[in-house]
Amino acid sequence: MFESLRKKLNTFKESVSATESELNNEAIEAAESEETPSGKATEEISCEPTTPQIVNAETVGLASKSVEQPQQRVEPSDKSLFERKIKGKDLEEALWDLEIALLESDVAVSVSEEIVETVKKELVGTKRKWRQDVGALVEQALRDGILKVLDVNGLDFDEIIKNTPKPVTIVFTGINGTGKTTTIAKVAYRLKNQGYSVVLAAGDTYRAGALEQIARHAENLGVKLVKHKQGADPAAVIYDAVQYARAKHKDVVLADTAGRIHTNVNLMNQLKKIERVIDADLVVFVDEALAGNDAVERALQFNTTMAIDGSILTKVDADSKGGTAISIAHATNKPILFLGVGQNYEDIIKFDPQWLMTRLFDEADA
Ligand SMILES: Nc1nc2c(ncn2[C@@H]2O[C@H](COP(=O)(O)OP(=O)(O)OP(=O)(O)O)[C@@H](O)[C@H]2O)c(=O)[nH]1
Ligand SMILES: [Mg+2]
Repeated sequence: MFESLRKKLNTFKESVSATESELNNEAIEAAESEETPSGKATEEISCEPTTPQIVNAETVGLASKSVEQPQQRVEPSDKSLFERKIKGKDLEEALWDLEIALLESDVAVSVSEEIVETVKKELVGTKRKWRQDVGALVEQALRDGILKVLDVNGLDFDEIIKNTPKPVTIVFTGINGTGKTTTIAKVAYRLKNQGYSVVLAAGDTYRAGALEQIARHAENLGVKLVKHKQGADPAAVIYDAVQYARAKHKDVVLADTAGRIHTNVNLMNQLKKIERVIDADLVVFVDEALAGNDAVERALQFNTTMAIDGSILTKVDADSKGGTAISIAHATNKPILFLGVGQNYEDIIKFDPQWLMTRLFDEADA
């Protein structure tokens, strides 16, 4: 999961660290060298002592140069007083490579640009002390850049379930085969384990075999399924499921819908009807992490027909790129609620930006 993106971010970190170390060493060497024309050192190194009282023209080599005192060699103990600013021009190439790396990892163009901009802003002008680990500065800038694009006015799925009058109705939408029905079963499993009663609505009355598939999940999970026959109006099925849940005091209705592409006008109108008839508490868009920018585009297209409240990305277990998870929340301005990470009922993770940070920066092999 996310290996490719993790490697690319690490490459950026290492590249900036290497460049900065080299430049720093060059600057210090230049300062140490008596042949160096005075002025070069003061241009490269801003000598900003951390303990001003011990720094004066007589005790610190570089400081003495800047005030045109007789030059002295910089001793190691003196170096620890020096700082060098990270400059924009030194980062240009690495930032360009970072942008390309993000695009290659399926991060959307506007999102890549925003991340790079944050990283640049955070790094340029930062004072790097002698021997300070630039890698840590770069990593923090990357974390901040990514967290910033993930920061959409978050709704917490568990809080919504807890605080919304029952039954809470959730409709799942998306194109064919992305994992809607499997995700519904996983969410039902999770809710059941939390003590909620769940009703499934067999709103995919379109695809052959869809009814049997969701019926199997309902049986496995021991939850009620409300269904009509194939070809029935899905809005009517979901409506009946909500009525049933009301009558039986069930907590949550999870409504399946048929997979559809946004250009299928009839099926998209069907979604509009579901929205009109049901007034769901949550509309969740489900797509595959593997789909990259296509998933982001589709989320935006579905959003114009039936406003989505959040997304679920499936098949994250098979996606090494990771960019979809970074892009989709920012592009739709709606949070990612869950990630699907396998085919079993328990293979669902509540999305948390910090979880992603751990995968990208802290784990050797997640
Ligand atoms: N590896 C992996 N496979 C998944 C995940 N979620 C779903 N799948 C698989 O994806 C396939 C399609 O899943 P469905 O739940 O039928 O997808 P759907 O969106 O309901 O499909 P339609 O009803 O045809 O639109 C199945 O083989 C699932 O087991 C996941 O998180 N990881
Ligand atoms: Mg389905």
